[in-house]
Amino acid sequence: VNGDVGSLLGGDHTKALIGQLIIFNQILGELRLDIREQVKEMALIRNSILECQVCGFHEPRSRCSPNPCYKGVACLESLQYPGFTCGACPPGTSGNGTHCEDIDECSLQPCFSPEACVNTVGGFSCRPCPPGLWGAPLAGTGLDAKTHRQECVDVDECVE
Ligand SMILES: [Ca+2]
Repeated sequence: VNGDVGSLLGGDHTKALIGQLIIFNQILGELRLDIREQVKEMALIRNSILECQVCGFHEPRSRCSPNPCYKGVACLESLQYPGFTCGACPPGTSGNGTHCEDIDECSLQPCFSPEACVNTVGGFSCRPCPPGLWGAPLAGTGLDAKTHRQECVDVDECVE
């Protein structure tokens, strides 16, 4: 009799155990889904943080805004101090890109006479040749003054 009761109890226990295992399995399945969702969310958060760090690091270090270079000179962000590099000075000026000064081309004497030279910001021009002499008008920028010189020649009107 005892044995029968024992097996009966055992059967109930097994049923109960199986029932609990099924519930446990369901919970495990739900947990697995939850974890999968969590992993996705973590990846999203990680990406957001990375993007945030990128913009966060760039914003205060954006040394090119406002442009610290001379007017019209390109600014490039740099990892080295001071955090930017400037392009070359505009034609007709010289300097380090932050400070550019007009080149006085007249010091190179590109014109027929020193008085004929007019220095301008970023360039120079020559006044017309003196009376009786002929030559093309000349104007230029920076180093043009070295290679281009104003020629004023005496045209012998008697020949023509
Ligand atoms: Ca000049």
